[in-house]
Amino acid sequence: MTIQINRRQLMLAGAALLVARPSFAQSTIDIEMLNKDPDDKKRRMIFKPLIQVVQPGDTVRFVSVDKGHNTQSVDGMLPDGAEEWKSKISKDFEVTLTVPGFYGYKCTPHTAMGMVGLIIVQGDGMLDNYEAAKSVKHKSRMQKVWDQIWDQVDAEGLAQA
Ligand SMILES: [Cu+2]
Repeated sequence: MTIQINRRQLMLAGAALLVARPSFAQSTIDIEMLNKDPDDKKRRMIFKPLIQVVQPGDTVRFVSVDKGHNTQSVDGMLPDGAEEWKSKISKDFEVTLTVPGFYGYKCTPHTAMGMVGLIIVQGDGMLDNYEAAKSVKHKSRMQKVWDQIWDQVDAEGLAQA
């Protein structure tokens, strides 16, 4: 006995695969907004992790673990075509990132304390805004943290396409 699969059935199977794929690939990644790093009590007012690598289409969820924080994209530290964001203080916030590149962000009330972070969306063109983002100048404590972030990006080879 032979099982016959006709062209229509093949096409339906193919279509099902195409539809299913994005939900496999896309995920939601948490970044915590904290008063203190549970792993290093000396680190205060932080985003954890400091550097997060994601894939295009992933959603980043900023979780308001401790109150009093928010997340706001930093001027000059977004890829071309990416949208700016600014969340409400003490609220969880989600942003879906589709454009590959380097995204700098900060906590508005704690910018001066160096509460900043970096998201890297991998994919074609991810390096297009690397130099531009890196060369943005920051004030005082914030610049120190950005220097650490870029050093870590280079040390871990995260700025390689
Ligand atoms: Cu904050």
